[in-house]
Amino acid sequence: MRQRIFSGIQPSGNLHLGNYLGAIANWVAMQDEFDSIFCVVDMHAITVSQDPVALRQKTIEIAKIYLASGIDPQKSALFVQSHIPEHAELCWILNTIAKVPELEKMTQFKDKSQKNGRESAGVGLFDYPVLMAADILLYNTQTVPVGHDQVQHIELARTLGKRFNNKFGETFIIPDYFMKEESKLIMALDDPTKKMSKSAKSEYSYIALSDSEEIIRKKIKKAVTDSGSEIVYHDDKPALKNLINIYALLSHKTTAEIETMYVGKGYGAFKSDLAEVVVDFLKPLQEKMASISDEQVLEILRVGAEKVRPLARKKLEEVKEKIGFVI
Ligand code: AQP
Repeated sequence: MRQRIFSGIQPSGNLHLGNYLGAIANWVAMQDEFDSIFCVVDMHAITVSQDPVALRQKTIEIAKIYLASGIDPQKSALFVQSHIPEHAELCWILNTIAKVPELEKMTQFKDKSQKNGRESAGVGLFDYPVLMAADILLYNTQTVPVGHDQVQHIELARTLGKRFNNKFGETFIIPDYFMKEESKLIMALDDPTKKMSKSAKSEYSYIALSDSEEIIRKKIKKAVTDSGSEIVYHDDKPALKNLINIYALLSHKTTAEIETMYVGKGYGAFKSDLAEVVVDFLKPLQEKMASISDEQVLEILRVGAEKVRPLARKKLEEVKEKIGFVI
């Protein structure tokens, strides 16, 4: 039996290189070896305000990005979270064993609720990690390929899975996370102390997968760098380290090779080559996306939901029986 992986992305903004390198690239690499389930997590997206028309478009666009990046619907199940209501049902049940202080500790809740003032933060935003635990536990997931920012949420999924098992008997597989050291956290172009994020205030903070050549060149030119002019990969130069990381991951060169290539050259030459590396990487992905119709995507998502529905139903029935619901 192949091990199962599950992961998802919110249709809440423009997907960026951090989402691609930290998550999608690993999914593509893992789908041959693992029984793979990938989701567009629209119920997570509505934990902050979304325009309904944009949400629908983004949901389809993100599925197109999965496909254009190489997720193969013959190998992997690809679906929309809200098409399987068992996610919400399991979330409700897990809410009854999750503790308020556990959720109050969550960094992402603290960050996101601070943005618009804690008093206006929704209960859904607070509960986001429990829904994520439900997503993962529902499918007997063994491994969750994610970026580093999601580790705390996976830890909660583990805690809730174990707590449920202890209280009601062995039910859930306790999942692990997977990430690659080099891509586990891609930092913002305008501030290397913050992660690249789609909800960032400035669009100069991230490179969207949909950015045009002109915008990519502009953004990389404006990216902050550190003092000095040498191209060296070092913790003392976090901005440059992040740019070299992106260069290495997209060009399949090592960071040492990149350092050697730019000995005696300054930031100008490095940044202009990096812009071309990003353009060359994104162009075929964008062309592929444009060649996929909305109808094709909707059909793939429908088939994907049909594939996972029996798994979700079975697990939820088991849970309901264990907690004493009349079935
Ligand atoms: N900067 C990043 N570096 C590496 N991985 C990242 N991921 C996100 N940012 C980086 C990974 O992408 C996946 C999708 O995440 P999500 O959309 O569900 O939510 P997120 O982690 O909150 O992503 P963003 O881009 O920062 O979105 P907003 O701004 O809406 O919160 C996850 O696997 C994540 O680790």
